[in-house]
Amino acid sequence: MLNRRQILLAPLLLAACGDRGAPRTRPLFAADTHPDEYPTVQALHAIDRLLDKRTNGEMRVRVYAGGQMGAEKDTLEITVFGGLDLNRVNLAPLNSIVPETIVLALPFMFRSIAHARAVFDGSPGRQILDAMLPHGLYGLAYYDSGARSFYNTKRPIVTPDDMRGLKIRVQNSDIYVAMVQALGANPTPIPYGEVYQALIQGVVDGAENNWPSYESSRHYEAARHYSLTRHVLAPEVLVASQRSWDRMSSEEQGYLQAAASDSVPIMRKMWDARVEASAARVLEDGIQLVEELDHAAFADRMLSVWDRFLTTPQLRTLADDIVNLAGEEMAKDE
Ligand code: GTR
Repeated sequence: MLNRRQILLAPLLLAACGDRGAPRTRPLFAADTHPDEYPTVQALHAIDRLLDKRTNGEMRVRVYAGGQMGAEKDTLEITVFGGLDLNRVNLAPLNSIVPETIVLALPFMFRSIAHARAVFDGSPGRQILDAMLPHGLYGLAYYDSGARSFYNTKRPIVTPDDMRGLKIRVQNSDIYVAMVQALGANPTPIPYGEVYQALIQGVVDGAENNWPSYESSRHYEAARHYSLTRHVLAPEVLVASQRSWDRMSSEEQGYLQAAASDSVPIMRKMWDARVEASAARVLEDGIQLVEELDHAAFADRMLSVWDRFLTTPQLRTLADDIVNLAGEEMAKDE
């Protein structure tokens, strides 16, 4: 028997077959785990509008939002296979596939949002997108994901010791497992779509995410203590299936890359507004916010994971380049 996802995917897989440069007969299929109004999904819609306008309707994007194609780890496999043309995921599920992506997920890597944006837009960012090619993915663009912080159902987290013994949901990535372990808590990898239930049922005591995800997923209804640890500023990423990319003419590739790049500033605007709106909404709902916490103590424990994950000279150089990135672009932004 085919399951629901296989049934959904069958037309995608059939439609995925085609020759390079042959006239496009269907839209590009794109997946995102978030609901339609979330800024990453809106960015995919923006790409569709740009392509529609610039190619007179010849290139379009059909967006499958809300995780309907499965968890990010699974949709990435489908993308490599060519069943999805485009996929917007967090960097975390790529950590085990493309080692270079780990560098952006290191705790306390970025000094500020402006520093992070300068890295995504600059040469370290491009280098990491290019590193995806041998793995069947063409990196098109980064989107903002703000800062991730811990939240839980039990108590206010002010010092790392407050984390001791808590069961914390993490994304499917060894570096997140290691970060939570470094704080003396117990990491449990669970797909995003299952975390709400896990919090409600007490399978986990907490998780970590940015304001918009904490709000949009309704995790705040169960986990009422949000502590602004801001430990990770890793971005979202938009990838194309290399198989789909190779089937496009160079003109089509140019249109797609331009639309993806042009969607980044559009998304950033929506993102900044959404961060504010989401924070305001959950605060109004009465969640307990811990703003004053000992960041140095958190960094002290979590920085131990850097050495464990920067395992090659190449990864170390990449990390150094990011730490040392200054430049005019960033100065303008600060
Ligand atoms: C969100 C991100 C999603 C997903 C989720 C998670 O911030 O936008 O792509 O990675 O976090 O925690 O699984």
